[in-house]
Amino acid sequence: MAIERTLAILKPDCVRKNLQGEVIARIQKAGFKILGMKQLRLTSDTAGAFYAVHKGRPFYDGLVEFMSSGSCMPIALEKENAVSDFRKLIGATDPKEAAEGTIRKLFADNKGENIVHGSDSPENGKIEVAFFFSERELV
Ligand code: 3AN
Repeated sequence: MAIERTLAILKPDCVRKNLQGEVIARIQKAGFKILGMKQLRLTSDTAGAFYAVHKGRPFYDGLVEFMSSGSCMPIALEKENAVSDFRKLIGATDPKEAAEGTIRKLFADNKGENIVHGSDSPENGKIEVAFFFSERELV
């Protein structure tokens, strides 16, 4: 299996609930290497650009509003098979459908406020890591 990069974002609900440490510990225990991590507040323009693929979907405006509602923490991760393994670790988008023991099952309230983002393909992993981090910031 190939070494991949994936982008995690601890979303504003994760930060508001003070769950950053809990979630990061689970990510580390699952064997992911943290290449870069930062805290910032997205503007609605930047959140809109990040989620541009969802533009036009009924949940888009709410998603942009939520993602710009407070601090979030983008984290660049690396591991063999990182994209698929990270999605397994976080669970389904809707926490009601997420498997037992997954981060979303444990901590998320609903499909919109679901604690954490994970890239959906190795190609998007690279693109999304580069959205938040310059190569110099990845160590
Ligand atoms: P995932 O983050 O599991 O890859 P996507 O890429 O389908 O899910 O959706 C991106 C984000 O949009 C999700 N993390 C979630 O916060 C939000 N979202 C997706 N579908 C819905 C929905 N039906 N209602 C509200 N928010 C949604």
